[in-house]
Amino acid sequence: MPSDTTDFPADFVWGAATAAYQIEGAVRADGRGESVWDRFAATPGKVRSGDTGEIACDFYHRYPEDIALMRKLGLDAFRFSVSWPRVFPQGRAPLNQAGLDFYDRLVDELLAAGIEPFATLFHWDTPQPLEDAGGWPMRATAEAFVQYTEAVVARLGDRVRHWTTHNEPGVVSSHGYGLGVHAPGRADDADAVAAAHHLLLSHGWAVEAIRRLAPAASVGLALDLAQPYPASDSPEDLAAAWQIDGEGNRWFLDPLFRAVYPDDQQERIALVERVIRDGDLATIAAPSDFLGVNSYRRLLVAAGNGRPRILRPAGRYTTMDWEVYPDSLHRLLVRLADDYAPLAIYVTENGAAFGDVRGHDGEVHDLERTAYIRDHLDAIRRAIADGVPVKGYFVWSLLDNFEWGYGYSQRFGLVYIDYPTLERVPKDSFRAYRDFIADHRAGSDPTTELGELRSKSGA
Ligand code: IFM
Repeated sequence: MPSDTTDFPADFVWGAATAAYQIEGAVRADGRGESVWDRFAATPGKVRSGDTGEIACDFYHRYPEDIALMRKLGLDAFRFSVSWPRVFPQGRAPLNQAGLDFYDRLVDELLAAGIEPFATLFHWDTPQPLEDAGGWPMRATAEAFVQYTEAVVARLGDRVRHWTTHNEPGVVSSHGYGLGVHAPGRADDADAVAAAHHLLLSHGWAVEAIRRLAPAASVGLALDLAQPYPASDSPEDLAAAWQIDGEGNRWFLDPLFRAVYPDDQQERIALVERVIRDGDLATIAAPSDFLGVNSYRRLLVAAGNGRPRILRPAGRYTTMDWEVYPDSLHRLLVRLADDYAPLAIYVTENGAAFGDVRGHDGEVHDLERTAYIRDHLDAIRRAIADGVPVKGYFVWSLLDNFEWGYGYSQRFGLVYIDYPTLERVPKDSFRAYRDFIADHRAGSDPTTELGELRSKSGA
């Protein structure tokens, strides 16, 4: 992955990301309860090929092997999520100690390997009993999330210093409640808007809880953000791009950073007024330490018949049919800094799915992913040079894994999973990322926080 590493700060955090339901498997182990994704995946026709997260990568049992791979990669940090139904099988008390014990062991092993745990509290696996009681459109789910946050932070907060409350509330609300293509499979605009509001509200409450229980911790949330590009300078295309920006980006960024919902989104404002209460926006805008940016592609937008249209220009695409357009990450990061001035940004997810296969030599030669990561790191390097406070980068994903409605058909990993045997096969992109990190580290300053961690562990 030959590229210029010189402009990354010495304490830049090099990471890889995952999520509980996508990798852990072991869905019935040690008292874990049912999540909406267990229910959704078991419903015929919801997930491609009938795939489920029942076994996934079996990370629950094989995590020591995966931590050994992280060490080989030279990671500073590993981003994982805690499974709420492992900790509270019913969504709220009683607590399942055995479920929490798993994360205790994971955190200890990561730290012993010199790898900083970046924990996400919610990456989409709502306990089914909470969904049965109304799910995220109900305020009670946000209240239950805070109890869960308190339990997890009380146990792990002495060792986990970086917390992400939610992963991509926009996708949970739009895909899970608005379109019905993700769990829990509901398709209702009012539910989607209410769910998004309660996710944001529970973020604000969780920030307060985390600060109370782990005052030194750094807290943020991760949004899925894509920079819309207008197809032309026509007023119609500009308005269409602004509309897409309002729905996907500003609907979340404005309340978090400005304590308002964007007033050009009148249809949604009418819906959110049904559930918002005095003080909610101030809670949501509780200052965070960082913004997590999950970004994969650009959106090219033109005016359509009543609705903006997302175009599919000629170019390079991943198997998700996402355009590969690294400059959009640069543009997005600069825009976030200009418009919202977050104290720090971590690129908490970026990566690409391609149709990886093992060659005759048994290896996976994923040139396209290697180029994708290299070019996006270059976009980040340029953003840093432009003054954007990007503090770290997490490849999505460490391992091939369960890609939600696509099942196992999409391979995002630096490590190939041979699903029948669960053998781990590091891809060429694994070695390229390893070398990129090592090149950067050669010039790093051992007096930084992470430099100290690494020298202690001998990594
Ligand atoms: O796999 C997902 C992840 O769970 C959330 N962000 C996008 C990834 C790729 O689709």
